Amino acid sequence: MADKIFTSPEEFAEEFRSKLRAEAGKDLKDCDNSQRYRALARLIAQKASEQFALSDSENKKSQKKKVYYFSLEFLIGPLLDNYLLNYGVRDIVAEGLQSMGIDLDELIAEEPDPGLGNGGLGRLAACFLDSMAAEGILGFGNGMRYHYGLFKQEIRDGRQVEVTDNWLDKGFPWETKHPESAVLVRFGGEVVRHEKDGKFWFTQEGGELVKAVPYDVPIVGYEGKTINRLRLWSAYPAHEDFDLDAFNAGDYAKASKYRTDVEAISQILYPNDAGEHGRILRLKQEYLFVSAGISSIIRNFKYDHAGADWKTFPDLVAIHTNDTHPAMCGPELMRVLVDQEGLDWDSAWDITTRTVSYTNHTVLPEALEKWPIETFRRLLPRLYMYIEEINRRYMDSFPRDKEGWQDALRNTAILWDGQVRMANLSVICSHSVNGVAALHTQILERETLHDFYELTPEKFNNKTNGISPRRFLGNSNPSLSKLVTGKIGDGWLKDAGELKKLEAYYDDDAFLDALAASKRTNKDRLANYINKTLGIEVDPDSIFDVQVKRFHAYKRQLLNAFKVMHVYNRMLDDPNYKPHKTTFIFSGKAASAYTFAKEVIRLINSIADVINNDERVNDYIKVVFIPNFAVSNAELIYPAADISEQISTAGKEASGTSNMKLMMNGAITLGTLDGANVEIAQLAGMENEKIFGLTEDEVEALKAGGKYFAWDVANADPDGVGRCVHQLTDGTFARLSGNFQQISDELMGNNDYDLVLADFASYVKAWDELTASYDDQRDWQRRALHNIANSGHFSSDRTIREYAHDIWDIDA
Ligand code: 26Q
Repeated sequence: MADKIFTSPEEFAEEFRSKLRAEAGKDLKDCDNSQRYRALARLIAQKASEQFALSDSENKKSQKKKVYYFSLEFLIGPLLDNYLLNYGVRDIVAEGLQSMGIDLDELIAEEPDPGLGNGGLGRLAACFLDSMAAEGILGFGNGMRYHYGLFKQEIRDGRQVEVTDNWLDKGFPWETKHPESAVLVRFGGEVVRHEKDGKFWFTQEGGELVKAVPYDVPIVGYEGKTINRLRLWSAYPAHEDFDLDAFNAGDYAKASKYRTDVEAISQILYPNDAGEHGRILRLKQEYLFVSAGISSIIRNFKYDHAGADWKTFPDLVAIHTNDTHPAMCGPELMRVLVDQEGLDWDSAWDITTRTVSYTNHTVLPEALEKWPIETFRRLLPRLYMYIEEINRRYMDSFPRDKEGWQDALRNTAILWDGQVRMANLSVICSHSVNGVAALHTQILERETLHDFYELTPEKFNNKTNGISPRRFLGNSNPSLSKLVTGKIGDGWLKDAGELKKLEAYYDDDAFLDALAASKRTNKDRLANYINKTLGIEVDPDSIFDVQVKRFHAYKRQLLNAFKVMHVYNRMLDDPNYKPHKTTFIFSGKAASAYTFAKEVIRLINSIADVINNDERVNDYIKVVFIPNFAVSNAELIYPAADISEQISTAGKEASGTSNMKLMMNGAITLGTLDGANVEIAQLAGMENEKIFGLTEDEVEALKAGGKYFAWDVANADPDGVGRCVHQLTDGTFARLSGNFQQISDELMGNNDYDLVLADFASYVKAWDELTASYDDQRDWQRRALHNIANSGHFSSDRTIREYAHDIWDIDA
């Protein structure tokens, strides 16, 4: 353990007071909690930065490899509580603040929740930063500093309303701006050929010049030994170009057009709906952070290893690309090595492919990133020449000895049908391609990237996702953490595999009771939050049935909504039918242009409105939609869940990570055999989850057979799913804001593309059986414990160790 940053509450209090005076320019008693929070965060951030500077110069001497994790999203969430835990000073700080009459939890509640990501992929990047630092890996995040995070979600008349997330409003105390490390990036213009002494070279000239300025956030590893850095880029004008004439003529927009255009690049985070593809601003974001990131890596490399042969670059640097969003890393590194550093093509190509690696996060064909060649070439003319040459050489060396090679070549080419195919670019420029759960990787190899797999099977590997046990158990579930630590010590925070030791308590009644009591504490906490924010009273003794994630058709929140409707219908039809008391909890955002998903949100809120106000049923069932799902409220929701809903159409969810967070917090999975659910069921035991529905093979077979007719399923079950379909449009849930014609049309008009009707019966049966088993609390808690004890495998520390060993060639 490194020395503690504060050794006593008194020492902390002293430093805090002086920091507060310096930051706020006021004395403690005259400051509000927001100023106190800021001062505390600044104090910790500065300690971390100092430590970073020290270790940075030590690392310069060592020849330790550095990993750069390129991601357009880092959903870091609030940092304060996490850093106090990682530094091991939570109690000292709480006590020190207490002595000044300040409540640490109140300061923690002041912290903004930076929404610099959409969902799973962005949160994964944040967990990886935490784990790289915990594992002592020199791992640096490279991303974008969006001025506005993902929109805040409000619900009005049941509808999602998007509100700007001005997360920087009060400043972000963790960041430090580094203007001295700014980098210039050029868009547009044209490529000019130069020739001298028989040599020739190219430059890109004119166009729009942008200054990328980095803001660094320190990443504190567990036990405070390793401090890493997240570097987020922001776009600024590269020169003053204020049009005074326009200004004097009153045309203010024209006067500052250049500034506005440039600043737009880092203004917003794009949502992950298919409709947003092809936006030029998105392409600018992608190139900006790739080009600036690579520039900064090269500068660092030259500084750390002055005079080193470029050949050593892949031994000292790894560049990992989170999905295809940073796919330009390959060609950009080539451009720098060849155009700027003067290497020959073959040497540069060898260096590039040995440095770059790629993680795929989706098999949905509509989600694979593509850009029109015309758009691409106009914006990035020099880079495009590199892509063209990479493509030409790829096609040129393509083996033509196997039957059907023409199809394989067509499927794997980078440039085809007037488009730049980013997944193919990523695979070709990388030495490693990985999926994010075993099943997902199999599907990549068998289907999505099959032709690449045939060519280079050695590139492919699986890295099942993980989550930070420190944040998602340590920070978010204090009561369970305390219980666990009381029994097996706190080693699980560093090695979550130690949670296995809890297996010794499967038959320990006292422990199982304590587990139930901890769950109850967390349900009370969430019930209070729900009451405070929504005015809905929920019974903490009811089952908390939880589905929280982005809204997407394939995630099938609609299937869950149908289930709730069906339970309601049964209660009204049959006075003898009494379901187990249940609170159905939903939360999540839909991309603003994704109308189907938004209608499902409205449906759930409309169902809630009807059920919660119907005295015939509301003693038994309640429905709650918690607005604005974000890291901060997620940390209240996961610990309170009894049932974890993981009900995507088999084969569609690459991995899922909320399944892991809920498992680690003792929820039982009600799910399909999709993504990482498969591995969860294997590890915790099938008997400790509730698995239902079509398997991936069965889904494929059903689709291929051509004999599935959704209307037949509806008509054959008039009291079940048929009635649910009907109720979308018959006024049953129209009270709040009308019927759901669009859901009905898309569902039935596409012959139930996501197989909601096909899985309905098996889902309802599974839910009935699972909820019926809740009253045997001893057995329920035992199953919960099986989940907790086996969740260590899903620590992102384990995932990162696998990346380090198998992909980055480093051993922590
Ligand atoms: C692409 C182009 C243009 C605009 C937006 C995008 C875009 C942005 C974000 C496309 C996709 C995303 C995010 C994807 C995502 O979160 N995928 C999830 O990744 C998790 C971590 O691996 C998995 O657990 C989930 O299964 C997967 O859905």
